[in-house]
Amino acid sequence: MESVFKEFDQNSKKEFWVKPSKKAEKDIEKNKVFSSPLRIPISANKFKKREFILTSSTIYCMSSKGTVRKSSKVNWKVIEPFTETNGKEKRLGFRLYGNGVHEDFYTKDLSSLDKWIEAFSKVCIFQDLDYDYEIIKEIGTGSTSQVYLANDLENSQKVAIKKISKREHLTEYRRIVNLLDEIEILRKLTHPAVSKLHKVYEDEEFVSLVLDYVSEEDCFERLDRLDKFSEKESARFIKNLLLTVKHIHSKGIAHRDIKPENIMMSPQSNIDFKLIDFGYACKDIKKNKATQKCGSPGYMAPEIFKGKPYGPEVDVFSIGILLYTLLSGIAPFWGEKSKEVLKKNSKCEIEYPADFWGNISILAKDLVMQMTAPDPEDRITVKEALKHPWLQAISTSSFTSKKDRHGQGKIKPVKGKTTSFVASSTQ
Ligand code: PIT
Repeated sequence: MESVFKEFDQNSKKEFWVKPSKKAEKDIEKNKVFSSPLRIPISANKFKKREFILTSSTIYCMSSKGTVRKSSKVNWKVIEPFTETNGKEKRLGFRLYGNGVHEDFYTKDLSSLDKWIEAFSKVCIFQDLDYDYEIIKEIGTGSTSQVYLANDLENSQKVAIKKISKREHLTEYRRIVNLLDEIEILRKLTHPAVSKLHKVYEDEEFVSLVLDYVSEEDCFERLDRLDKFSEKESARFIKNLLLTVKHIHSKGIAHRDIKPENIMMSPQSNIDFKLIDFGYACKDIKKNKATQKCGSPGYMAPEIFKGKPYGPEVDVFSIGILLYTLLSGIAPFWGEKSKEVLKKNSKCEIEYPADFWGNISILAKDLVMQMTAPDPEDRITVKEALKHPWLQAISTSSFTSKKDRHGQGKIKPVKGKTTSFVASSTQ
């Protein structure tokens, strides 16, 4: 199949280089990723050396005076590193192409090529995944993807690779736009507790996202295995999650599907993790509120059901539900079928049965109640939550021991993993 990114490569004139727009200088000032000299061919065996600047969307060719000569939008273009020999010398470089046009760039040496490739990994699309990574095994399946554990052949680091079949899941325009949004969102996020997007690859069959790998155990499985998180661990975990979401919201992004299944736990601790699956995340949510019904039954803020515009506060609600489950070991909106769960979720009547909440501190319960307030206007904000006395108390360690809290019969948080859904309307 041809490239799903082709239509999004904004090269209107079918020429690689265009006159720089008036915004060029501002773009360079704000979004510069890398700059260094490169050689471009002017005729057979003749090259010109120029300074090039790469931003998060564009490559600029500079004049010797330091002004912008020409530019080319490169996000969603394909990059292909190459070596060539003309009998006498070996040349290194890379080709950028998309929409039927291409340009070759030659680097001084391997070190310079590596730096350019590293810089382009945040901007372009790569080919030949198998050349760079060795797939070890499948570690997960989503509704539209498979996730694999793989080995980075250059540095032997483990990565998670999410593969999306183009034929099965990327034939509709809307689906491609969603994937492009997910990539754009992941590229904007730079937080240690967000699974980093290293590179994007495309071949005949798949689009593959190369992501940070933490472990194979998500927070759902961790809870299932350990039965309990102590109050202190819950507080530390939630504080880390709130700080992560603060970063995400500061970029105008809402995750919209926070739940234990989307949090990959560190093998060493119950408080370090990486948040994954930005497939439902929404960008520019502060400027334009969202209306699309999406999320996972049991974790959705009630305003999402009402069809009214909603904001990033929906993530606070989901974290509140997660905290409820960490502390009590039970799910507040429980039902055998997802329809039942959805019904309870949209009604949003939360009970705190004494059997499960009797040993939990009043402060912890207070934070859960404030985070799960049904009206977003009444809900505690991320900033306020971080200042809540229960979280403030972590450093002074004033928690009561919660040993054997779940001793009375092992209660699982929910019986099966929760499937995310999205309404078919646009957001
Ligand atoms: C795993 C294990 C792991 C990381 C991941 C999956 C990452 C998945 C991911 C999926 C997305 C996304 C970001 C990250 O947007 O350690 O099974 O859809």
